Amino acid sequence: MKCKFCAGRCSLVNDFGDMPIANGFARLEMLDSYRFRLRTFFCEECKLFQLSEQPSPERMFNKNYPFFTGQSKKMTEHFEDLARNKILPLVKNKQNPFVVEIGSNDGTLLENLKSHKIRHLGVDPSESVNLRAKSRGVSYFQSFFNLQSSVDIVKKYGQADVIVAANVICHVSDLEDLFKGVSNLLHSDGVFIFEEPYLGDVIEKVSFDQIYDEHYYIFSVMSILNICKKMGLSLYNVERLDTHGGSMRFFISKDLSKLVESNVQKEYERELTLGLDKFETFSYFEKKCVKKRDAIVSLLEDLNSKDFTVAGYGATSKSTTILNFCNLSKHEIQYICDSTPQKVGCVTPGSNIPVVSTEFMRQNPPDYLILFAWNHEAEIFSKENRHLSKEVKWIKFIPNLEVIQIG
Ligand code: DWN
Ligand code: ZN
Repeated sequence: MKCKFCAGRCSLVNDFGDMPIANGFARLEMLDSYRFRLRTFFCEECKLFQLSEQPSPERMFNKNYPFFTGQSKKMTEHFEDLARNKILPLVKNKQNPFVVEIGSNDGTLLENLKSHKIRHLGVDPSESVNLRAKSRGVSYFQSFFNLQSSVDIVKKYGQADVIVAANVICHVSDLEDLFKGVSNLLHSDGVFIFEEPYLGDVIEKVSFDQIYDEHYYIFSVMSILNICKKMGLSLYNVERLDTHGGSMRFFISKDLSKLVESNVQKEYERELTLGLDKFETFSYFEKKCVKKRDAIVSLLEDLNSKDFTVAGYGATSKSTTILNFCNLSKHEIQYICDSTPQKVGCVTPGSNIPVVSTEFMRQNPPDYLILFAWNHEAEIFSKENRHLSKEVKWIKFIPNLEVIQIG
């Protein structure tokens, strides 16, 4: 296969088999039979880790998109911090500054700029999340972000001082068009900040559930450096984050003479040590994914054979990869609880496990709870510690498969 970005030679890493839309939570009677092949490839040239195919964006991000950023207290605080400590300092001396967020979801980040009366615009294709943003008084533009929509935005609002995106650039397969859109929208002295799940963490933690339809790419510093080189942009800083199980924040400028912080070189060198430039690293990763799948399946088989009840915590997008790759159903996992009202009453895509409310789970606690929302572990454990008896055991599979008791 040829690289989607640079047309370089790509080698197959994972083949997870046929998959449904990861966020296609639906009522049993509304199930979608659509499937695509979830396979990953590594580009030997530009070092991009990528999918070989993706469902159309309209299939994934539509009026029913059920993921709302504001469901997590930790993420809400994280975006408050991003606004206060990174975005506001960049615009504080500007006259009538303008900030655009790509993939603004329910407005959790932009609400913090609205409260400082900063001119802002969220760009998101999904009506479900835009309506929530609207109810918060956040301005939005319902669209995918690309070169064409950037032209429309500039015409209507002018260029942006800051463009920000969180967990969204990796969703866009046509990176060239996206970065052209960013260059067009950004002022010559503007800054583009984006943060994404980080490839180094996925490889180290064997968190293969970060691989699903929406995540077309999983970025490293070296792949972003290669993208910037081709697109005439400068990656001038990076910051490691603990959100979403390990992320990287990238700072990009149109000004190629801007001083590059030492962090960029430091993280690049760490990636060389991790082997993120070599196919062998990914080949080894693939073997570890299969081993982890087999361990999860045999643990659940063992628990089921002993008549223990098992339920899931967090009907995440990530869980779709686990459930379908492990070929699990409601026989192995009776239900999955989630705090998102839009998901409750639905079944999980492909595996048809009922999604119930967190309250239902607390009233009908299982013997074991498998933590699918593992990236929110601290928030979930501190909350459930108050509600669940100590008898309930938790199954964690990141970084390693283990059974623990909290409290
Ligand atoms: O990149 C993406 C990230 C940011 O969000 C998207 N492609 C889609 C989505 O991925 P995800 O669904 O894997 O994200 P989360 O944040 O791991 O999902 C957590 C789920 O768990 C949500 O459905 C909400 C739920 N939840 C809960 O039931 N109780 C979350 C918390 C914190 C809780 O306490
Ligand atoms: Zn490439």
